[in-house]
Amino acid sequence: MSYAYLFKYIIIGDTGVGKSCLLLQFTDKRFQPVHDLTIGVEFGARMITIDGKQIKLQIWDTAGQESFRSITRSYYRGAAGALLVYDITRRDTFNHLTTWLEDARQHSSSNMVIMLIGNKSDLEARRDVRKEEGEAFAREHGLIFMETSAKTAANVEEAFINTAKEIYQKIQEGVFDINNERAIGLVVSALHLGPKVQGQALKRQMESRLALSIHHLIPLCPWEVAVLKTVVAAVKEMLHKALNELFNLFSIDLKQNSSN
Ligand SMILES: Nc1nc2c(ncn2[C@@H]2O[C@H](COP(=O)(O)OP(=O)(O)OP(=O)(O)O)[C@@H](O)[C@H]2O)c(=O)[nH]1
Ligand SMILES: [Mg+2]
Repeated sequence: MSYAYLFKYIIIGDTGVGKSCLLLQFTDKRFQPVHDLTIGVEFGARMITIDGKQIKLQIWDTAGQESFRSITRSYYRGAAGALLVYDITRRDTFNHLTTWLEDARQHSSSNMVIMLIGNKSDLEARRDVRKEEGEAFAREHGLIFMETSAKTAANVEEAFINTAKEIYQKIQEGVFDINNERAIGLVVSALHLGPKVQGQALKRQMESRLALSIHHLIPLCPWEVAVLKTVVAAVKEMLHKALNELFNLFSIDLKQNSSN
């Protein structure tokens, strides 16, 4: 399905706060009662509509365990939104927010929208962090805030969508530079236009390498950059010739029109 924008999200926070459950509830409308410890990162995606535009959310669910921290840090790159999650029944997960926030600010774009989430709101009887404390922390650090329950689905949809609305707003205001994505899209189109310079197999390989480099943020190696440059140059030349011919055609037409 085609989409107008692709937003990358990252979900962060201590182990056991419900990050994977939030993702599962948002993408599959299901709840997982057992703690299935995330190893490294997991991935989910869903299409949403904002302002009549289709937006694809590409969501990276990271492992909260300290031992995975260096791996999960590499996933901040390119993220437009982050869901920073704590568990309202465990004060230690709230106390660790400052460290998470420092990490996020250090490894991401300064424009990344961060939504603070107090999860497990269904467990009111075991509440250990007041809602006002969450609100105060968010206000102090310029974050948006919501309490959610991945179990009952309360506010889950809203948390993901409100983050997207905020990102969309920033794009409209010109704060986010989405030209990079557009440029990559153009290069993929250039590959499809298919000047005779490259074989089909190489084109396909380049396309999957581009997809990999976008989604996993793996830089292209020098020879791949060289191939892309050749393809783009050839397409440019092709377009230039076509435009010239078009122009010639028009000037003939114009002359014909004026002599009639
Ligand atoms: N009652 C209740 N339990 C929840 C909620 N969200 C998650 N849980 C439970 O909390 C436990 C941990 O949830 P996960 O989503 O696996 O936690 P996580 O943050 O992904 O943990 P790591 O992958 O280790 O970082 C599981 O047993 C879930 O069933 C919720 O909103 N309410
Ligand atoms: Mg998990």
